Amino acid sequence: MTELIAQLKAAVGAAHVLTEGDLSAYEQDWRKRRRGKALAVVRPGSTAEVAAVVRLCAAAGAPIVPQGGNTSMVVGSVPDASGREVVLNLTRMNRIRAIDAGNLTMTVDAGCVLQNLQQAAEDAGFLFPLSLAAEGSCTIGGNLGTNAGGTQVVRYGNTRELCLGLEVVTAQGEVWEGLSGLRKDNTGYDLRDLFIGSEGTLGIITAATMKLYPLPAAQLTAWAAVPSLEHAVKLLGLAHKYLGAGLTGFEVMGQFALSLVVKHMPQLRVPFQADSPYCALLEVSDTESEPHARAQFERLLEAALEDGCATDAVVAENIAQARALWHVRENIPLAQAQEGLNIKHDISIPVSRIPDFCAETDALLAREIAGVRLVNFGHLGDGNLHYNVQAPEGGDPVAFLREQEAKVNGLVYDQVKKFGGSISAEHGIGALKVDSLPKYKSPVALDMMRALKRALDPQNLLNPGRVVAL
Ligand code: FAD
Ligand code: 2HG
Ligand code: ZN
Repeated sequence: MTELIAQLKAAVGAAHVLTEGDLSAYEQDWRKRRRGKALAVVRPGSTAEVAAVVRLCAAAGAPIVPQGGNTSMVVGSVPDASGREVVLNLTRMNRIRAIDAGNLTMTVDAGCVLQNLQQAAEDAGFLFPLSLAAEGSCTIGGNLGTNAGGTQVVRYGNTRELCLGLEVVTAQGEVWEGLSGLRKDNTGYDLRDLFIGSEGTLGIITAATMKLYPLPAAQLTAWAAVPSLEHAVKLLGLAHKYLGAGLTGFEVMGQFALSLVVKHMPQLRVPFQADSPYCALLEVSDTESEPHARAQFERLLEAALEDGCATDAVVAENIAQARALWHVRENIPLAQAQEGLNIKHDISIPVSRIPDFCAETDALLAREIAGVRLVNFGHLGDGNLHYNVQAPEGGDPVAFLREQEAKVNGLVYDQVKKFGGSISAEHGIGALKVDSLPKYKSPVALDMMRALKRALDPQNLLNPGRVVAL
């Protein structure tokens, strides 16, 4: 393997092949669930260099872990403990290649940080709507690799819906130039969609053509106190009715989830937390004007208060207030991490069935695991909940995960199956859920997934053992 390292240094420059010193930023996952050991961390600067690295690793039989911002929630972007895997980190590839205003697209390197893309779009007078709390460090390649969702899916869809074309380095080290800006193309299988959400197991995304939208004339944010999940679902229905396509975000947050923000971020103001079992965060985008958006919001909130699906509500007066409200929502994962290691679920259930799912599953978990604490929040507008589980108060989180994680996952996933849902709506499978997937995915689907993996990556070099075990 020393020969491979020398070859990698020749291909990308010695300064961009890291083998010693503190490599924890590349080897440790964000949630601190696993710490691996890389043979080397390689940071190519161009598509040609990525292709060269893949060819060298393929010749040496060295597995590759593609990595962007390393914010994966499912241990998808760090090496295992073998010391054999090469981490291929794309963050040096951070160029915006082109903005096509007429076609409403931008073509970007895979290592661009999401927040920089949002800013570049805005500077050019457009909106790039993908938004999630990790946007300051996650990359568009990682967003595509996981088909990330985030907080604007109700209006703009997941990352998949925002992508028109890809450039990909195959497992053989060839470059597929599929950077199409076409909105319609029916010339055979959709290879683009195959790579999106494949978590680095089928190819390495090196660039993408993404959709842009006109900047809305106004964006308004409201925060409502909601007595129950049934009421939250009703409020969502009213929001669709009153706001139509203007509804861009609809998040729900349970009282305990918000109490962790109050506890760990006392500087943040959390409206209605003390008195309301749930709170909802709503966003409207308006193509006309702020007064028009405000009038629409007022009509919606009046109807909601009258109907009883909200008991109180505030509409942000300005951008700073809106940001502060989003900040509370986006800080829940951080507050949860500060409370201690936890079990995360990013499940989806048909929206109409979420209240029954939670009532049944909350009771089941409380019966089975004394004192268990449920941190329930998420993207209700998309039927996607972060139905997270925290150790009992004062308990040892490490022991809790060791002793209870398999049991908790089994109970929750069985309930998800019963309610017609998916065990992962956002974060993907990674290494963390690879053993659970076969129980909840159809055997026919799993066979097709394995067949695709074998066809595109016959040496099993790209993120092996993640997503689907061969
Ligand atoms: P990484 O973590 O580096 O990689 C993620 C996966 O993609 C890995 O399997 C990796 O091998 C693969 N990959 C990375 N780059 C490439 C590439 N160029 N080509 C092929 N494969 C690649 N996710 C959501 O969906 N919605 C959220 O709201 C959300 N919020 C988050 C909030 C926080 C605080 C954090 C820490 C994470 C959150 N995530 C969320 C999870 C995470 O999926 C996203 O942050 C993001 O999509 C990952 O991007 P990344 O660049 O960090 O990818
Ligand atoms: C979010 O929606 C992310 O904030 C993270 O998907 C969810 O921490 C989590 O469980
Ligand atoms: Zn989420």
